[in-house]
This record gives sequence, C-alpha cells and structure tokens, in this order.
Amino acid sequence: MPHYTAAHWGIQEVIRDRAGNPALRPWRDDPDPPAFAMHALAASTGELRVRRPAIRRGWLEHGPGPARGGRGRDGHVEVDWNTALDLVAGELARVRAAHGNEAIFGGSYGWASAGRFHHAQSQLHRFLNLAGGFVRSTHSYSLGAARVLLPHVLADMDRLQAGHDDWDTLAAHTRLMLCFGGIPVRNAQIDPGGAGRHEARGAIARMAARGCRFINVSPTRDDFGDGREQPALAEWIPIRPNTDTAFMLALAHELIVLGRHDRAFLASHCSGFGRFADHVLGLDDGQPKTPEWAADITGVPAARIAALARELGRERSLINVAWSLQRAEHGEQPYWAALALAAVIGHIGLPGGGIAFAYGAVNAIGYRGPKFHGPTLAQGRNPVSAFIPVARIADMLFDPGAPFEYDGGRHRYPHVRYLHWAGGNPFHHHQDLNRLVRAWQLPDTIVAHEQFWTAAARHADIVLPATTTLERADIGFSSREGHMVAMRPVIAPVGEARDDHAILAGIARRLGFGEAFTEGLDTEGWLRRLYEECRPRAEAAGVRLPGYDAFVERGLIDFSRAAEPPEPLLARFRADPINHPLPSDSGRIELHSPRLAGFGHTGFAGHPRWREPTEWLGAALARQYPLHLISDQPANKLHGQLDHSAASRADRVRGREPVVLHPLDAAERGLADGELVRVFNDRGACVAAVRTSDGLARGVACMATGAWFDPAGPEFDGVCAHGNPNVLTQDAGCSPLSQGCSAQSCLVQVERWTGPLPPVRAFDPPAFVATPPIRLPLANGASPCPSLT
Ligand SMILES: Nc1nc2c(c(=O)[nH]1)N[C@H]1C(S)=C(S)[C@@H](COP(=O)(O)OP(=O)(O)OC[C@H]3O[C@@H](n4cnc5c(=O)[nH]c(N)nc54)[C@H](O)[C@@H]3O)O[C@H]1N2
Ligand SMILES: Nc1nc2c(c(=O)[nH]1)N[C@H]1C(S)=C(S)[C@@H](COP(=O)(O)OP(=O)(O)OC[C@H]3O[C@@H](n4cnc5c(=O)[nH]c(N)nc54)[C@H](O)[C@@H]3O)O[C@H]1N2
Ligand SMILES: [Mo]
Repeated sequence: MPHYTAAHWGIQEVIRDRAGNPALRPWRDDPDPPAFAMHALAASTGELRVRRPAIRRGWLEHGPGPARGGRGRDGHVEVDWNTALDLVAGELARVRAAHGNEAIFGGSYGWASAGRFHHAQSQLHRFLNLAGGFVRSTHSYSLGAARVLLPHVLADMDRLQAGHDDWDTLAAHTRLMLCFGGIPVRNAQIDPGGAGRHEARGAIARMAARGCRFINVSPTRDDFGDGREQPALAEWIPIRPNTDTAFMLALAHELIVLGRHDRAFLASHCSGFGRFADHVLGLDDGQPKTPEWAADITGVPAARIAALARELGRERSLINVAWSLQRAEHGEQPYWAALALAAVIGHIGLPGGGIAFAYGAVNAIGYRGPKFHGPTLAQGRNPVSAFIPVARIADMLFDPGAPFEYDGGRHRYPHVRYLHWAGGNPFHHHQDLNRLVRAWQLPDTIVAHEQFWTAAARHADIVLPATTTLERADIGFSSREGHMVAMRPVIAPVGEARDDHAILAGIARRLGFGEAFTEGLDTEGWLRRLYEECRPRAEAAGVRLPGYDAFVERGLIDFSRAAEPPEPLLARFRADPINHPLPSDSGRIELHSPRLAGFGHTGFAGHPRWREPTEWLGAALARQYPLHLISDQPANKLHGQLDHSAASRADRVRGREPVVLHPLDAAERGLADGELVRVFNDRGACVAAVRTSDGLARGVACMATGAWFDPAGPEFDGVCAHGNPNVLTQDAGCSPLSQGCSAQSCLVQVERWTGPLPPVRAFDPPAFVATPPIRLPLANGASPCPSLT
C-alpha cells in the first residue's frame, strides 16, 4: 500500500528499509520538489524536540502574574501530563471566573503544519469557543493591508486568489509581465495545507519560451524565478524599497498624457477615474506625477520609466505585485496604485492580463485545480466580540483599554491575562522582538503547544509537547491545488508528545466539556467524518471522491487536472459589469473611494497616493541608518520551521544568518564576504555575516527571516546572536486603515562586529531544573486548580 505524508512544502512518499526504518522521498509526480523537505524527519527526532510538558520555574514559584523578565530567562521544570493539564485547566478556570472570557487571547496566529484535522489553530478555537469564547485576531501577517483595502476597491483577497489565471493561460496569452518583487520560486515552494506539484519554475520557462517578456521592478534581482539561472529571463529595474507607488503613478501619468489610457474601460468598469487623473496630472496638488518626479523618489531613471509606459498595454500586459509590497508603512497604497495602473491599461478580465496578487507568493497561485471547500473542523461560535488586528498584539498587551482604529471603526484593546498559543511562533512573526519580550512579561499566564524548543516555547509559562505531522494520521489538502492526501504516521510520537486535539481534549475533560469537544470520536472517526462531509462539496465542483476507506487505501487522489480551464480572473465582470458587479460600494473598481475618504484618516486621500514612510531611504533617519532592510522569506525552510535542520544551518556563516549587501555598500564600510557584523538601529541589533551581491540595489540590506530568535543576554543589550531581523523591524501598523504589519519599512546601519561575540545558543537544548523546586500546588497558597477542588 502506498504510504504518504504531506507538509506545507510538498507531498512525500514514505519508504522503509528492511529493518522498517522510514525515509522520505518526494512524491514521484512532483517535478520540482524542495530539497530541504527531506530534512524534516531528522529534524523531528533531534534533541530540540519538546519531549515532556514543562513549566517555567518562576510561574511555579510565584503563581500566575506578570513575569518581570522571567519569561525567556527562567528555566523550565519538566512535569507529568496530569500535572500540566491540571495546571492549565485550573488557570483557565481562574481567569475566566475572575475576569471573563475577554481576558483570554486565542488568536494563536501561525502556520503550524499541513493536515486538515490537526490544524492547530482550528483545534484551539473549537476548544476556546466551548470554554466560552476568546479574544481573536483578524487577518494575517501575510496580507494585513491587502485584506482590508481590496474589498473596498476591488474584491476580497480569497475570491481574487481563487480566480487567478492558471500558468497555461499565462503562457498562451501574457506577452509582458511587469513584476513588482519578482516571481520568487523560493516562495512558491510552499502552500498552506500541503503543496502538490511545484510548477512555478517550469511555468516561467514555458512563458518565456512562448515569448512573454518579464520586467522585474525590485530591490533584489534574484527574487525573479529560481534566483540562480532564471533572473536572466527578466529585465531588472532596481528600485528603492517602499517607493513603488510613485513608480506606478508615473506610469499612469505617461499613459494618460499620451492618451493611451483605456477610456472605455475606465468609464464602464471604474469609478473615480476623474479624481485619480486629477491627482496624477497634479491638478489637485500642483505636482504632476511625471517620470522625473518619480525618479527622485524611486532612484529609477526617468527615461526608463517613460519608456516603460510606452511598452505597457501594446500587447497583453499583466502586473504582478508581491505580497511584500503591502507589508510596509502605507502598504495599502502600492496595491491600490497597481490596480489603478492596470485599470488605466485596461487588460483586467482578459486572459493573462490585468493584475495579479501574486504569482510566486505561494504554490497555489497559477494552479487550475477545481475549487471547493476542503475537510474542515467545525469551530463553533465565539461569543466574545473583542478582537485585535493580528499584528497589534504587543500594543494590546501594553495598553489594555486604549482605543485603536481599524477598517473605519473605533475599538478598544481588551485586557488579556491569559494567552494560549498552538501552531505559531510570535518570536518568529512579530516585529521589534525586544519590545515583544517586554510585552510578553505582562500577562498572568502564557500556554504554548510546541514541537520544538523555539523562542515561543522558551518564553511560555506552560509548554505542552505537540506531535509533528510525521507522528499522526491526517488529511492533506491545499485549497486550490487538487490533491487529497491520506497522511499516515511515519514514526511513533517522540517523547511524550501528544496531538493538539488530544491535549485540548484533556483540558476540556477537566473543565467539564470533554464530550462536547471530542463528540466521542477518535482521530480515525474524525478523519472519516471530515472527509465524508467534504465529498458532496467536491461532487458539486465536479470531483468524485471515493469513499473514505478507498481513499486511505489509495493514499493520494489527484484531481488537479479534473477542472475545465477556469475563466480568466474578473472575466464576468469585464463582460457584464451591470449583472456581475464587484462587491465594492459602486460595484466597480474604485480609483477613488468615498467610503475610505470618509474614514477621515490624516494623509489618506481616498485615491492611490505616494505617501512617505517614516523609514525609507529618503527619510531624515536615513542619515543615521542609511540602509533599508528587506527581511524576505527564507529559501530553505518555512519561516522558523526547520531552521534547526541541516538544510538551514548549511547556509549560515559561523552559525550566523547572512546579511546581503551591494559590493559597494560593503566596501564603503570596509567589509568583506564572510565577516561578522552588527546590523543595528535604535530598536536592537543582531549578529550577521556579510554576503555581497550585485543583485541588490544600492542602499539595501537583505536578511531572510527565520533564524530562531536568540537574545544574547543582559551583557549584550537587545542583541540577537543568531541573526533574526525582527529585532530590527518596527512594530507599527501600515496605517490606521488596516493596521497590518510593516516589517518592510526598516532602516539600519551595518558595521564590523568588534568586542566580545555572543555565542549562538538558539539550538542548545534547554537545561531543565532537575527536580521541582517547590511542591505543587502553588507556593503562594492559591490553588492552581479551582475546578478540581
Ligand atoms: N520581518 C518579517 N517578519 C515576518 C515576515 C516578513 O516578511 N518579514 N513575514 C510574516 C509572515 S507573512 C508570516 S505568515 C509569519 C509566519 O509566522 P509563523 O507562522 O508564526 O511562523 P512559523 O515558524 O511557521 O511558526 C509555526 C510554529 O508552529 C509550530 N508547529 C508546527 N506544527 C505544529 C502543530 O501541529 N502543532 C503545534 N502546537 N505547533 C506546531 C512550529 O514548530 C513553529 O514554531 O511571519 C511574519 N513575520
Ligand atoms: N520558502 C519559503 N516560501 C514561503 C515562505 C517561507 O517562509 N519560506 N513564506 C510564505 C508566506 S507565509 C508568505 S505570506 C509568502 C510571502 O510572499 P512575499 O511577501 O511576496 O515574499 P517576500 O519574500 O517577503 O518578498 C518578495 C520579494 O519582494 C521584494 N520586495 C520587498 N520590498 C519591496 C518593495 O518595497 N518593492 C518591491 N518592488 N519589491 C520589494 C523582495 O526583494 C523580495 O524578494 O511567501 C510564502 N512562501
Ligand atoms: Mo505569510
């Protein structure tokens, strides 16, 4: 019987030697499997696994309460499962009784692992809903600005993503693809739920062979294609980070001045073109958005901008905008400006033309698999209405009760005392990690389910060991790709690790709702149910799935080619905007939005507009910190996941993350390849190793995310020894509209590291406090488990 498992980075076949030892190999139908995927098995069994439940020593000694620096500093005490679950249940009951469910934060943002039943966040939300509700978080670090902006001016991001043209359509029709932030094949290695065939590299080659011309506007050349051979397929226009809006407005300016804008499309399918054009022509502010104007801002020669405008729209043109552009201060603006530019060109709704957000961001964009709602664990209803925009977590912890704006509404931060996290790593995903460490001291209790001793585990009070996908049965499914995988366990649970479902079931039993949580089903029972519930939905989309037993027997169902070629993105709207209006207020593409203008945010014009970030190369602060730091996605792992694997460690220099610099920027600082440096600003610093590349714009420094946060201790104030760029990034919303994360607006300086060098300790296994220093229950006399007494 074939045996499969699945990860966000691909599907794997499991093979065994004579002794029964397992090994992974890529799914045979995957043309381009990521090499790093093969390291997951070794990484899962290593010494960094959380093997037993563990409690922070200070929490045991002093009971729940602000930790005053103890979180991240104290060691942990290993305990048995009953003790750990009693403590969690007791503390949850205490907080709920004393402060209500608004004091419980269950946002639990993060990618966790593939597999639809063991989806950690769904499990946690189901559990917390049954416990009376929790403070949630909205949207994502990925698309914070886009998900708020786009529904007002175009359509919601899920609908847009599901409708993107497949690669074959692009190969057949697209003749000019203008990419902002490339088409990074390294990012298309991933898809939530389990990437199937990796097609992006081959698709780019096919498009080029069919005569498509690519232009990559980006601070980094190598984000086009595979970063090795394929960048040569594109013309690279280096640009100052965060200035794309000015570039796009100048292109629109030229097209309008030349009379090459699509008047008919703008009249029938857009609203607000007049206001937008007035701005572009400078009739509202006296500044025409000419190529010369944009050249000053972007660093791109005016002549190249003017010439590019003349190339656009002559043949089928597609504008591709990487997600990174909106992960910045005023990150809404480049997305809106790109949409306006595509509207001016007028190819929206034509095959292979218009706008894309974004080929290369994840594997599914460009797939043409049939679309239906996959197997999903019901989460129930959350009676608590309090929420935060996901990236505002530290603000919430610092300022309970403080007002914040979001999508036109005014809200207040709840007073959270208890955080429960499963399947995410805030010390990977959040910005300004030194600030997060301070915020993390404030709540009474932080519970984390983790597989590994990441910084998220090291900064938690109660750490519960979770299994990996390799230790459990599940259903692998990525919404738009067209494969259903019967994931079967590869190895036994490591140490005493349990599935998130089993962990939460244990707490639920102690709180009296165990039966409601599990519904009396075991894992196999759940898998059967979720799968069978999904079959009619698949059927409605034209996919006939076999019964559950046959599915498990076959191991993998591939229906990625079952669907008819999809209609082009927004084709119906193009054909008939009256009967197929967009969900925006006007039913059209909004180039001026009365609603957004009405929110009254300072500086927000109601139409796309270049807005200066506080941190960019044109800011006053650039005199002190003259390099713009890009922290992009890592090529050989998913975020912090698998950072401890051999694949990720092989890319380090003396254990430190590389910082890529232009050779002239390195030379100006007297730096050579491989040298260890301090990358710093007012928020913090990290150790990194210089790597020079002429594929970087001048004035830009680039560090991939994902090095496990490794605070170097009090003698190195605010330093990460390992090279996590989030000690440098700013923790501020893109704007009051979306409050998305603005990691990509960040200025730094780089200098040779002198003086004592902090050792890398991120991968040292924790040293446990050998025996509990105190007797349970808690020393302060308060019973930790009121529900059990
Ligand atoms: N500077 C900067 N910061 C960024 C970004 C950037 O571009 N620049 N990108 C942002 C983006 S787009 C994102 S999506 C975030 C990603 O941030 P995260 O999704 O939080 O990062 P991961 O490292 O994937 O964290 C997942 C954690 O869950 C654990 N885990 C995996 N599977 C399971 C499971 O089944 N159960 C349990 N209990 N745990 C599990 C893993 O060990 C890991 O520690 O980072 C954001 N941060
Ligand atoms: N291997 C791997 N793949 C991943 C992930 C991973 O961790 N590892 N993470 C996944 C996730 S959660 C997400 S959300 C997506 C993220 O997808 P994106 O956000 O699109 O990815 P990034 O790598 O952050 O950025 C893409 C490129 O944009 C360029 N860029 C940055 N700032 C600017 C700018 O101001 N202007 C222009 N023109 N270009 C700019 C950078 O040089 C970078 O190469 O990737 C997914 N894919
Ligand atoms: Mo993301």
